[in-house]
Amino acid sequence: PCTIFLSDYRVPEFLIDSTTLKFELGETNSIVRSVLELRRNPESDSQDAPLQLHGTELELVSLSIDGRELAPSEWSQSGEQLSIAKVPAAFSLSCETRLRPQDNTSLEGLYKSSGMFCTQCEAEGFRKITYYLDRPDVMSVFTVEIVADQSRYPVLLSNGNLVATEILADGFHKTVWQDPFPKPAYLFALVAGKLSVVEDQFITSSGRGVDLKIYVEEKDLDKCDHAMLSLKNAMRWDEEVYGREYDLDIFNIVAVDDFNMGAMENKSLNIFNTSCVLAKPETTTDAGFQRVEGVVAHEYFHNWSGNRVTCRDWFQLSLKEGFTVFRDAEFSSDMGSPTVKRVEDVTLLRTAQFAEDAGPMAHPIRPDSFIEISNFYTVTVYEKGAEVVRMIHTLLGPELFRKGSDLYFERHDGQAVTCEDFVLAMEDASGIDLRQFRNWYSQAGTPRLEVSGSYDKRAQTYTLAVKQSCPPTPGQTEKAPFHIPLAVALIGDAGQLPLQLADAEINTESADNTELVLSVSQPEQQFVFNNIKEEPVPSLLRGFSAPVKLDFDYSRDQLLRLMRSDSDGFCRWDASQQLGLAEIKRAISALAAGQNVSPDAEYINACRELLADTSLDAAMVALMLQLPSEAYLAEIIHPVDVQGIHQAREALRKVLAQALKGELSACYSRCESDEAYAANAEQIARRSLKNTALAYLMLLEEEQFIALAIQQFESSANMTDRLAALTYIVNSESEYKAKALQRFYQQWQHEPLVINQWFQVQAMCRLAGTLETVQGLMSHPAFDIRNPNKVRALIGAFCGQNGVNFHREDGAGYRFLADQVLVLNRSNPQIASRLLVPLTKWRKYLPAAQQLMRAELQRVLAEPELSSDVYEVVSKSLQ
Ligand code: DPP
Ligand code: ZN
Repeated sequence: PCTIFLSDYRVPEFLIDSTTLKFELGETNSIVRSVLELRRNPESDSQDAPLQLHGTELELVSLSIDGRELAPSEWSQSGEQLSIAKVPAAFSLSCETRLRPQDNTSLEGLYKSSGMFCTQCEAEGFRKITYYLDRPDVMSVFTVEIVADQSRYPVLLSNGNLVATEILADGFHKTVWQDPFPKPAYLFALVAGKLSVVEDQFITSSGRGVDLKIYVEEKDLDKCDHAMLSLKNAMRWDEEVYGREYDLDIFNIVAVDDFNMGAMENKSLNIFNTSCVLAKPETTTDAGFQRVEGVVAHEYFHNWSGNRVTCRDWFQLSLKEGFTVFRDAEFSSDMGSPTVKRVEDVTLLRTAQFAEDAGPMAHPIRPDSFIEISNFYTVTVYEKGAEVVRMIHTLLGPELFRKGSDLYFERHDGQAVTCEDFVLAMEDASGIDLRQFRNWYSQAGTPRLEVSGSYDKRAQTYTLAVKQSCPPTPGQTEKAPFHIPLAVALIGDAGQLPLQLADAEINTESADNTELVLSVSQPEQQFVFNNIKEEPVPSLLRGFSAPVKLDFDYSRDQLLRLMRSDSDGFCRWDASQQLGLAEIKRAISALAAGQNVSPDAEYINACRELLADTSLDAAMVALMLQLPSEAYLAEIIHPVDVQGIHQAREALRKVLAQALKGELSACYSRCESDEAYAANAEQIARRSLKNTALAYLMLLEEEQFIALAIQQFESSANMTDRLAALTYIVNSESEYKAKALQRFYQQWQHEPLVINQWFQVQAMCRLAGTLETVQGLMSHPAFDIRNPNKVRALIGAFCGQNGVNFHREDGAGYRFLADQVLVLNRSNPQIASRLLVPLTKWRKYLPAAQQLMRAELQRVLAEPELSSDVYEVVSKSLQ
């Protein structure tokens, strides 16, 4: 496997003005005939270079130039390149390849899923369909003809407009599609199958009608309403917030069962993992509904941020992904509860992304090099990338940011561009200097801010001293300081104090005069506030204004004050987490010393107040009552003693449950409701609080609460409550457990997405013996290792989200994962390398665990035929 560097980028030597593809889809073979109108790129400095096309695992049938078939001596092949030495300045290249989509288990290129043909071309899957310039800066208009058996494949779809249909002899039929927008090959899509459709219409702001269609298997027709509503909301939102209108008369979504990712934004033919499009209350949890809304919007938003303006090369992936995640997060926030959405996103960032930034695969949001681009569809490129765009939004303010995005779309419509082009548009439109800000694109690692405050009573000033640093990451030992927007407020006895900086030169953006965004740019800096009449409590990093770790030595009382009254929802929640963290640390020490866990009385009181406060948003209460997760603790406490952390956290939860039993129970009753299910913020909040209360009560292992959970499991009509109850029952010692699992399976065995949840609940069970359960479930008839959703539900959930069992002291969890990675390495390398991630973090655990984990990585590395995907992850993690 070889490494590709951003610094080696060269413009393409050839361009493709038009692409015509003819597919003949068959049961044993499928034929692809392509005609490419090629010419030399006038901007390339090698005007006599050979034509080099990408192609992988293809059976080449014929190759001709301007109608003349090439002799084998006229072309050569090595690795993924087919090269033709002598070609004219402009010519037409015809090529025929033969594929076997039914045997394609990698789910890249053209493959079959539940009897349906479909494609996945991002990032480099198109080269598994035909020889091509498979790079995003080569954009072409496409005409696609599809021929297939009409009874097996009545629906034949591709990008753009349907321009012809024809009934052929022998039961075959044909459709022809034309996409007027030039696009890179990664946005090509084709679908052929027996599909039912849900239809709707959207009228754009300029009055054009767009036909919206969601194609699914017939049995899923009743699960499309939420996706359709989300799509229409997203279309309207993009018009209102970004001034972006949809540009074709059709927008199609197709749901497929076997899909490596969540969904794909192919021009006008989005292909979705069923898990990200199907939803109904009986089968889908609240989180599932929110995921559908978010992903539908995300893929739709790509029509502008990704398709109309695309990436020059794959190092720029965050250009489209970071921006689009930011856009979908703002959309979800507008559709639901902004604070809850923010807390959820920050939680993901602070666990998964911070861990990635601290591990062997750390990379900047714009990586400098990669072996396999599929490995870079990461939380860093996506979520940290979105945080970087959010920081630009914070530094510019909403109006200038909109000016910047307008300029970006206007300047680059129809082009393949870079992250630099995006930043430049923001800079040009706003006049704000983002030179230092660019370090966020080139440097990996999570910056740390050490902040201290001092009050000078005589001078009536409050000084915040800020020190920034960033730990070394692979290939980057020294880091230049970042430009960090630090949102702050100072809280006095009667609320937030008016802020007046002593140094008026300091560049700040102010929402009102009680909140400021400080521009931190030096390694050490001081900010002095004047006219501060009392010693305040600083509220820092409000709204999580930058993806950094912030240290401030708060006292318990200061944190309690923030938790009780900060007007910033994120800071309020974060204060509760810092208090929880302190209690867990004390519990760890107590248990290690053979003592009982006894939390601080004031902390318990604050939790009690929370439970009683009906004026607060129930979702916030739920979030604040949940202790920091074990995954987050593993980011904070080093070396990580998984068992010790788990035991301390569980012991603390149990003591809290005991102390707050009455309040929890009252809260549960208060949140019960027989209202018809709706996936709205208010109901979601109530269910979340109710189930948080039930989770605590179940820790007490009392008959009455077990009965309550069983009753909830048996009688609730929605999956959120039912699955929550099942989870708590499975994690308890209740004898009802086996029966509950069996009943659930019986009821839902024909719904694969529900059965995945059934696998996941069992895989995530904290009790001993879960590895054996998971191993048993691997041979359950409903399990299929070729289906990525099932792999994620069972193997992924066990290894990635069940710390205590994965990190079993005998190393059996590690061995299990390595075994599965080796199996998947052959069938689906993308999924294999993704699954491997928990092992790569070996350096942060206790020495005994480290050794066992490293041994498994070495065993994987010793495998003779490793895919480039797995090779990259395993070799880098051992370096
Ligand atoms: N471009 C796709 C997405 O992020 C890849 N799954 O939506
Ligand atoms: Zn995306």
